[in-house]
Amino acid sequence: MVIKKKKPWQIPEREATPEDIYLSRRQFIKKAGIYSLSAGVFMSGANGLFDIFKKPDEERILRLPKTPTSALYPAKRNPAYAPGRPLTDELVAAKYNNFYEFSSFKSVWKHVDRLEPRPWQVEIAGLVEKPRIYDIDELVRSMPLEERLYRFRCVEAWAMTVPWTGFPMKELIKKVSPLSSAKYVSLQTFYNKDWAGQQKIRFWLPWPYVEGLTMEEATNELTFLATGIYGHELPKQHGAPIRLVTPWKYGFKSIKSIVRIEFTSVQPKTFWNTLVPDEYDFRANVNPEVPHPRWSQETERIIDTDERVPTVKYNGYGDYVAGLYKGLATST
Ligand SMILES: Nc1nc2c(c(=O)[nH]1)N[C@H]1C(S)=C(S)[C@@H](COP(=O)(O)O)O[C@H]1N2
Ligand SMILES: [Mo]
Repeated sequence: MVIKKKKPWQIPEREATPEDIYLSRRQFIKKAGIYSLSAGVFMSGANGLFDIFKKPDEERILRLPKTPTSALYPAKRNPAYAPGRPLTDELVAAKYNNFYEFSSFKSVWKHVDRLEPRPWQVEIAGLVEKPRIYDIDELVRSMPLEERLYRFRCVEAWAMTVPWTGFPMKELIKKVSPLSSAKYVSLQTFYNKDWAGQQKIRFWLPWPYVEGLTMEEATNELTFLATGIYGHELPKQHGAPIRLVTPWKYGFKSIKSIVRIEFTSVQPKTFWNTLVPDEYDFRANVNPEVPHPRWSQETERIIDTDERVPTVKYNGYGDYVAGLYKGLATST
């Protein structure tokens, strides 16, 4: 019997991150067509390399922020949107994340200690009648918190099903009265090099992480601003203290740790679309018929069981969202 021993520099397959290939400076420069004499090779995710020698510490994985609004969890579950799949194990979901500000490996939870989810403000700006700055706890208290079970599908072809706590984005939009000239919503993550090592090391990337939606998408009943998961507040690696969830789109649209929401007349320039426009389009609806340039989208892997299942168009949420895209010529 041949026993294949893993070399310490071999990253386990589950840790590898297909999405991040263009985060290396060389690739970015090539892709962006920028000429540079000093296109050195970047030590891709060296922190992740050493992770494999460490023992996971389960208490640390789920360490939760204690906040003035912790008592609001768990919120009442909304029985609509039954996901038709079992919930993913909480620890599996908490140890398998994408959050490139901290790491390009899935063990993000080991690198988020310095993120401070309090005090936290969310600025509402741009084409609205009532621009304002919310303190996060004031925002959470003023919104109808509920729990929703949603399927979640990353463009890397892994999937999970999780209980989010939060409120529909359209409830917030109603409060700030957008002008009729507002056609898009741009959402922005924090930019803090003291918290997020990758914002410092990979300084050439188009930080802060930005995502965007059309107004019709942002006001769709599914579009959710999550402040909690599994009946408590979001652990840092899931995007504390507030993140977007658009379950019919690939996961990269679901931007974490939001500090700014701006209403605009032009399509926002987003992080991934700026980096690799032909791989991460603005719309990014889940669609098994449109392969990613580097891998198929026909099936997806459930992260806690490793089961492979067929991908469903709009991640199965077509009844709610297909109407948004009627008659539009697009790949996704
Ligand atoms: N700010 C920020 N938001 C982000 C990301 C990121 O790197 N930075 N990654 C996205 C991607 S690619 C995915 S798949 C989801 C993962 O969410 P989860 O880790 O809570 O499962 O977060 C999205 N939101
Ligand atoms: Mo993703």
